[in-house]
Amino acid sequence: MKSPLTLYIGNYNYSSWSLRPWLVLTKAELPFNIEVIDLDIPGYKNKLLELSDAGTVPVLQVGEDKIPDSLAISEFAAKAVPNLWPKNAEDKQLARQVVEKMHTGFEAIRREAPMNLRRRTSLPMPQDCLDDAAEIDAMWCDLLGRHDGPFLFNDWSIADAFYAPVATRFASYDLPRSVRADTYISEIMSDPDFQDWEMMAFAEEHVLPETDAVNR
Ligand SMILES: N[C@@H](CCC(=O)N[C@@H](CS)C(=O)NCC(=O)O)C(=O)O
Repeated sequence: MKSPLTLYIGNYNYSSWSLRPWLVLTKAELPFNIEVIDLDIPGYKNKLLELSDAGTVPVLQVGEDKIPDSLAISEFAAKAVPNLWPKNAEDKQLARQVVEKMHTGFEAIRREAPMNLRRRTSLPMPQDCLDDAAEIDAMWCDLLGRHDGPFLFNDWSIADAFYAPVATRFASYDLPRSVRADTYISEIMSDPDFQDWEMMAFAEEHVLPETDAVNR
């Protein structure tokens, strides 16, 4: 039977906001259909605006309803599968805080090191991007140090989904990191679900010239 859930996403290689709820729904084992919308080609914005007023992906269609926004989709999944957030109340609150921080902040690393899974470069990065990377590294080390790992709150949670695209940015742009952060990045990038997504990115032919042209 066709699932009533359809996740509209951008391109696998570039769409960091799409990767997050895709991981969440996949970990939740909620069956869903996928529709990819190629970004930055003529007419793509109209397609996005037909889906949501924000004109962005991801959007989750649930029957007749649509949920735009990666965090709202993740919260929808967590209603069905509560252990997508840490069980312990204090951890859960902290996990929400760090997810919110990613959802609204870290603008420099998002701007200067856009997710590009096929990219590997070691060119110098701007200082504000390095500052974001250092802050994220310290935050990961703090969270990992409070638990036994391998994930930010021990078991995999929505917090790991929100930082997975950041882990790939460290790898793509060779951002400086601590040994502990490097181990976490390897954990995220060797996760079988992440690797399924990455395989789709490697197989994808659609190119965003502006992102590929980021010259660092
Ligand atoms: N806050 C939104 C951000 C979504 C977003 O910016 N998505 C990008 C793709 S990764 C997008 O759709 N951009 C529209 C465009 O390029 O015109 C979320 O969390 O879902």
